[in-house]
Amino acid sequence: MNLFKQEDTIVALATGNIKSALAIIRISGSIAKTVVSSVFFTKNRKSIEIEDKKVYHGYIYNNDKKLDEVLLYYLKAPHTYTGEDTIEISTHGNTLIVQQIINLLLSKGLRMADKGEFTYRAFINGKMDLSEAEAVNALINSSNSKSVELALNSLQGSLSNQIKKIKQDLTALFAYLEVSLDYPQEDIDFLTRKQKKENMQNIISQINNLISSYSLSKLIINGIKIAIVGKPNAGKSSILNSILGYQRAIVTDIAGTTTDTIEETVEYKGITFTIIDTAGIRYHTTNTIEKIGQERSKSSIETADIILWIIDSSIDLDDNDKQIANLLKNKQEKAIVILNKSDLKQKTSLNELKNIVDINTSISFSTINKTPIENILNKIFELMNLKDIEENTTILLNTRQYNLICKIKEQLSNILNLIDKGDSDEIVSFETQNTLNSLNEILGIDTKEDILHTVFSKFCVGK
Ligand SMILES: Nc1nc2c(ncn2[C@@H]2O[C@H](COP(=O)(O)OP(=O)(O)OP(=O)(O)O)[C@@H](O)[C@H]2O)c(=O)[nH]1
Ligand SMILES: [Mg+2]
Repeated sequence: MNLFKQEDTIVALATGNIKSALAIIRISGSIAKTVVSSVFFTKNRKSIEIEDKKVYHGYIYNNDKKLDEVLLYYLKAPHTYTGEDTIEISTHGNTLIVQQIINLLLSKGLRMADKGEFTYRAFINGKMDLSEAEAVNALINSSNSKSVELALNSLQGSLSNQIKKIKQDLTALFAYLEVSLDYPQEDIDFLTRKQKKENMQNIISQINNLISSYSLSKLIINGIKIAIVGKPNAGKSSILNSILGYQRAIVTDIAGTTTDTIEETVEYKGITFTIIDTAGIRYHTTNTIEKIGQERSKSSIETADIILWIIDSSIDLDDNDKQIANLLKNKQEKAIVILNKSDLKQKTSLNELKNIVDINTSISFSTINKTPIENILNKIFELMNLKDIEENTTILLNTRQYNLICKIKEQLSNILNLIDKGDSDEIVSFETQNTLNSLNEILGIDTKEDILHTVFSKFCVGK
């Protein structure tokens, strides 16, 4: 790993390594300008002095060989992404040209950047903290608009600010404890045990919010898996087609039309829905293909986040429905009953269903009458608690953050216990310091001096 060799000037292709209109080669480090100046010339091979914040048009030469016509700009440290001198060269998006230019720069003393090294330098040079650096990665990897939005929030400091707020609250408590230890004779308003407990409970509830955001963030990042199940001919494939807005699956009045699972994704309100249409489940089949298809339907029930159970409400419930009800036992809170074919005379309602299964969520639906599909999609949002995601929601982006937050929760609960038991301020103060260290780990900061500064800037010890 070269990450710690910060004296090197690094280079990498910042855009995708594919044929494209343009490609951007990014260079960061102290000799960026010198090296680029030695290979970049304007018209008539004129050498120029590259200046800060200016865009130049010209050519990259390898000795006498012109490699490409390019645009480039130079940004002087420290006002750059990495905090170092930076040059970005915009070339034609031919991978051969890009490789030739990079090879040329390498031969002039630059080094190929490691994965994430530009952002690493930004972090080391104080341009962003670790949680923000992680957000850069999350943002690049986001595959739906909600995760883009929330990763962008994190990049702009939403998590970092919350951690800082928790740190501030905890530091204030810590400072009281430290001062009471250092100056036991001084006339200082110490906190009562009740106040200390209240402060701690308030901090724990902030941490709890972050912990509960994690399951939400996993849904936002990975999307929701929805299985459409039911007996043959209930209208499963018709509902898949309605959700997708086009005729993806074959629909006929022949029971057993769908024999295999059909999987499609669709984005709704920024969240990726993976929808699986399944073969109708019926138990008295001898057809080998249908049997395999039904096994797949059953495993879809096992792995789905949400199950849409399609009922043909124009006929009575039968043994097949009862068998499906059995499969859905223990999955009731993930299941939504769709009483389909509401345009026809109704024979089955939620009441009849209640005799065979304990599901509370149902929607009356008709693909013929074109019931708005949002009725189903919004219900899914509700069931998954996605309804309440606000634009400025803070989420934990990865397991590193999640594990640290869980550790912090444990540490805080431990402190609360100590306060409750009336343990000495010394022990409480020691545990608080450990928790602050963990909070700092989220931000990637070494704690010690930071805490001392906060303690002494908040209290007037000479009083
Ligand atoms: N009247 C009425 N008919 C519907 C409705 N939805 C679907 N159908 C009809 O019901 C029949 C079966 O629909 P499909 O969508 O193929 O049903 P399925 O559950 O996928 O069936 P399999 O693939 O065989 O398990 C077709 O003739 C549809 O046109 C509805 O809301 N009202
Ligand atoms: Mg079907």
